Amino acid sequence: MSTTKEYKVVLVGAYGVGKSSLVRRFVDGNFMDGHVATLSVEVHTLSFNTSKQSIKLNVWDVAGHEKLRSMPSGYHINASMAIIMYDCTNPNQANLTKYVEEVLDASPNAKIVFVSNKIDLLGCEDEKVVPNGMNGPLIEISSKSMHNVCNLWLHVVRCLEDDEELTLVDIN
Ligand SMILES: Nc1nc2c(ncn2[C@@H]2O[C@H](COP(=O)(O)OP(=O)(O)OP(=O)(O)O)[C@@H](O)[C@H]2O)c(=O)[nH]1
Ligand SMILES: [Mg+2]
Repeated sequence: MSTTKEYKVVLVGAYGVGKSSLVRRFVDGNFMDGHVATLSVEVHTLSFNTSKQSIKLNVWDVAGHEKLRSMPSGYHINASMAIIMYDCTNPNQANLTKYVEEVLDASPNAKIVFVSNKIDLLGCEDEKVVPNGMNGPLIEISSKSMHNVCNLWLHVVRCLEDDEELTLVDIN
């Protein structure tokens, strides 16, 4: 009988970069144009069927606005992985080094992926700026158009399982 593995994944980044939009796309398939700031943290369980086994990601969608965080460093404890998101139209809105340090201080073995969201808003001629503190794999996505969103989850699950051959089954 196949087992289910569970991992904690923290989703961090500045105010309004699109963290909750990414999770909402998975949870109910919807995209909202308006911004409702997350208060403190919202935890959602995302389930994946993979070629190996079922995997549950407990995704901690952390408020981007520091004043809305109730336990600034506590969110990252026991994280297996961090998704550090920025807005490609405003790449230097936040120094990503701060997020990397916060995550690794609490969970030194956490894996990290950087995500550039809102890629639908960049024109072909627009320059892509690499934000300060980005020193790892980058995936460009749009939670609005769904560009690369499935590839992001595939990357996360492969990274956590340390298996580049793993595939996702039935992902929408
Ligand atoms: N064009 C475009 N807009 C997006 C995309 N993703 C999110 N947005 C918009 O960006 C705004 C903020 O999205 P949220 O998902 O609430 O951002 P957040 O990072 O969760 O914000 P906080 O909870 O305040 O930290 C909303 O108006 C969304 O509609 C995207 O891929 N493309
Ligand atoms: Mg949010």
